[in-house]
Amino acid sequence: MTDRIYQTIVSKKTAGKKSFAVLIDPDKVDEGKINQLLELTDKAKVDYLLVGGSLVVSNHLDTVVKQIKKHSNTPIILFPGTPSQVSRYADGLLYLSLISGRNPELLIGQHVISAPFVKQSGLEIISTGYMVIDGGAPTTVSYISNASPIPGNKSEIAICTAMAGEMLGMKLIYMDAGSGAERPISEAMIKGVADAIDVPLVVGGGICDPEKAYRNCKAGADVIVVGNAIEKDSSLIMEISNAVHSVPVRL
Ligand code: 1GP
Repeated sequence: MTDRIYQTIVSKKTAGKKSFAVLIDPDKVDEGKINQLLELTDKAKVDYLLVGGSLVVSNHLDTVVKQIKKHSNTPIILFPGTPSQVSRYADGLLYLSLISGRNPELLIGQHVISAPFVKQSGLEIISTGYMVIDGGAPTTVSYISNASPIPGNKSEIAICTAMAGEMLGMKLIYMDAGSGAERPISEAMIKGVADAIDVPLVVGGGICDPEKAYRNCKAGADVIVVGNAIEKDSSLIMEISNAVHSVPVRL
C-alpha cells in the first residue's frame, strides 16, 4: 500500500500550506454534472476530491469514481458513510472511526466486518479520527451515526477527543459539523484542536463562503472540505480555493 496522498497532506502541512477538498455526493451527480464540476475543480486547482456521504442511496459509486478518474488527475479520496462505499477505482480512503461518539459499531464494529474487503481494494487507507460537532440542527451524519455530536461550545471535549485519537495512532483528525450544518465549527474550537495535535486537521460541514474557509485555515485547519454550498453554487469552487490557497504560510 502506498502512502502517497497522506505524504502530500503532511508535506503541505509542514510547508504551512492549506488545502481545499471538494466533496462529491454520488447521489447528487450525473455524468454532465461531474464533467462540469471537474472543469471547475481543475481550473481552481482543488487539492483533493472527496467522494461519499453519510447516506448514499444510489448504486453507481464505481461509475462516478471511474468517470472522475478519466477526466481529472486530482486525487480521489473516498469518504465512506458505510462500509459498502468502497470503490477500488479511487486513490485513497478515509478509514473513519467515529471517535466523538460512543457507538461501538462506528468506532470499530463495521471496520472488523469490512477489513478484508477494504484491504483487498488496494486503496491507500488513511486512518482518520472522525469527530462530529453539533452544527445547530440534526444532520444526516448525526442521525445515522446514532451518537451524540460534541456540543459546539465545548472545545475542551473536542481537544481531548482529538488528542486521544492522535495518541491511538490516527493519522488525520476530521472535524465535521455535518453536511449542510446550520452552524459551521467555530474558529475557537478549530484553534484549540489544531494547537493540541500534530497530525493534519480536516474541517468541514456548513462552510458556505470563502471568508469562513479562510478564517478556519487561519485558526489551524489544514484541509477545508466543502460539499453542500458548491452543489448550490459551483462558482464558489474558485472563490473558496483562492481563499484557502491565499492564507499566508505560517511554519
Ligand atoms: C460533510 O464535511 C462535509 O461531511 C462537508 O459539509 O456539505 O456542509 O459542505 P458540507
